[in-house]
Amino acid sequence: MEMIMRFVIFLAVFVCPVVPLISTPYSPDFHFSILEEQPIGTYVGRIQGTACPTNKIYSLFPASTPFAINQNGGITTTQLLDREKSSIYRLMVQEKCGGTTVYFTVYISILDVNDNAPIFFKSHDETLLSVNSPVGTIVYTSIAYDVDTGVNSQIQYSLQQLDPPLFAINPYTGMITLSAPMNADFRSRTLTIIATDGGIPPLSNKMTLQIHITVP
Ligand SMILES: [Ca+2]
Ligand SMILES: [Ca+2]
Repeated sequence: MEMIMRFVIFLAVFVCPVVPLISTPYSPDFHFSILEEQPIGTYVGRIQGTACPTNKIYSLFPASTPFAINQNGGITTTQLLDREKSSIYRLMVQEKCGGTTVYFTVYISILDVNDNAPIFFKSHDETLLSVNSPVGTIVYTSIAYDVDTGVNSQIQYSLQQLDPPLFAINPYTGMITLSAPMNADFRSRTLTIIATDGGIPPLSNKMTLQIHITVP
């Protein structure tokens, strides 16, 4: 008998679905997206509620979000949006008409604009290189990052070349190598390294590298 009672309790607690005591009004999710940095007042999307066709009153929560809702259910921006600070917002919209109140969950995704140039970890650096180094010697690896996303954050590296070119850079890794033999007269050289992102239009940044050529 005790085993049967335990089995009944198990079914009640772990197997049977929980049935809410109070049913809630139908409240589907809405998903909108908007590019960052659009002018204040840009239209985001419209709630199409189900409570009743006319005389609706909309409210948006929390009130601190950078969005507003009009009485047609249209959501607009109230601030410039920065995807690099917040890439998605979750809002609650309350729709009232007559004695009925419905709540909707609204997700607004902020899409990327290429508004950030790559940034080098160091704007200037120095390194040593023996004058006897063979061609192909790794001289330095430059590293930059970009806080945008997708192609807007994909970086390619290049050099403002010396004349004649003495160094080469891997566009994807930023690794700089010696590309021509040096002679004993070679002394310190300064390279300008450029990081350019894949945005349209692209943005870029520079750093300088002082290469001290040493003679044994
Ligand atoms: Ca961006
Ligand atoms: Ca960028």
